[in-house]
Amino acid sequence: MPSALITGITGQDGAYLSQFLLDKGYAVHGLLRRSASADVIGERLRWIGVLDRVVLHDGDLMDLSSIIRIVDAVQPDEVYNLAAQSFVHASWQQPILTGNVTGMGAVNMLEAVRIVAPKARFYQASSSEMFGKIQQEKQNERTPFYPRSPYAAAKLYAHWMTVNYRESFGMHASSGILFNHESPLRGIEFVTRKITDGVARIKLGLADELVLGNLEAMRDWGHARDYVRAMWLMLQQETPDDYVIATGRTVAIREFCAIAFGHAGLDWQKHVKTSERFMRPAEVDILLGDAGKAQRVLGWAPGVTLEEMAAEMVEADLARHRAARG
Ligand code: NDP
Ligand code: GDR
Repeated sequence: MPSALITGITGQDGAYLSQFLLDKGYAVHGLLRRSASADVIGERLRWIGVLDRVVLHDGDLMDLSSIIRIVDAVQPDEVYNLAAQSFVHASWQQPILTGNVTGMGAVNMLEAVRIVAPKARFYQASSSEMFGKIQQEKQNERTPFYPRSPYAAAKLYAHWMTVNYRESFGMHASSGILFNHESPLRGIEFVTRKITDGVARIKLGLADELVLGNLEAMRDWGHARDYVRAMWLMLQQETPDDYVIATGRTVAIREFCAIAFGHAGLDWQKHVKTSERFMRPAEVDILLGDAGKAQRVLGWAPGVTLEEMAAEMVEADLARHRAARG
């Protein structure tokens, strides 16, 4: 039975990847950082129905000795480094923590793997945020980077360190440059989920308005379930490499509002307000990915449309609020 170790297993992608790998017959291990709210920390894994099928190990990406101990004990065939301070907006408030976890944390993982499990295949969760102020209309693996936030700068460091460990030590280390991907398990502070949660609350009479930031920003959004499949495909290749994963369609926040509110039969313009509070010191105005290489080499293509995803997210938030209301 192949085994995988996932850092960030309690996050959105960690939950979908766990489910995907369990279905493929893997033994799935995850890194769990200690929290005073231990009762809610496995919530996504519970929601997706795999909490009791994964093995969780106490550790923190910032604590190299804990990582080495876990990698040594598990001796995984595959390591997926998904853990990060992943909220771009927060990275201006906590640039040092973001640098440590999102940037240096990846090097801790690479070091742990190099020291105690050098044959393991390694996946680094790189991001389209690295393209930032875009240098090409459609971004692919050869597009120059221009990070626009402490988060993006930290991801870029982790990305190049992954490339460097591949080239220096011959490690099977691949980097997936994933564009935004969402789901009902998306963190509530990210814009799509904030919108679908707002739609549900307004529909059920629990709120009347939703306050957002920049409605003109455009993103290339896919579904997390499709994107974790791409992560796995990268590690099945004989040769490690870097891949852009995207849908090739970009949509403005205001358009996503229209789709999500429209699904619930609401007019978004009657409910959405904007506030400076949610604007960023430096914005990434538009992202649009070219996943041609992933299509050619991995045979990967997205399966879920934006409209289907938004509908799934709105329905899940309606169900959550109805259940909470009793
Ligand atoms: P989430 O924010 O949902 O999950 C982040 C995970 O990292 C959580 O499990 C969190 O644990 C964990 N974590 C944070 N700090 C530490 C730490 N110090 N030690 C151990 N674990 C830690 O992110 P996503 O699932 O959305 O994304 C997964 C990865 O992919 C991230 O690296 C993200 O930056 C990257 N990415 C995401 C994209 C997206 O659109 N979703 C696109 C491109 C890249 P806890 O539950 O305890 O907070
Ligand atoms: P992003 O996702 O920064 O692209 O990073 P987010 O959903 O936070 O923002 C997307 C765009 O929406 C605009 N926006 C708002 N954003 C939030 N969060 N809240 C608002 O109220 C709001 N109003 C407008 C933002 O300005 C931005 O332009 C995500 C994360 O998952 C990263 O970890 C990942 O690397 C990238 O996607 C790819």
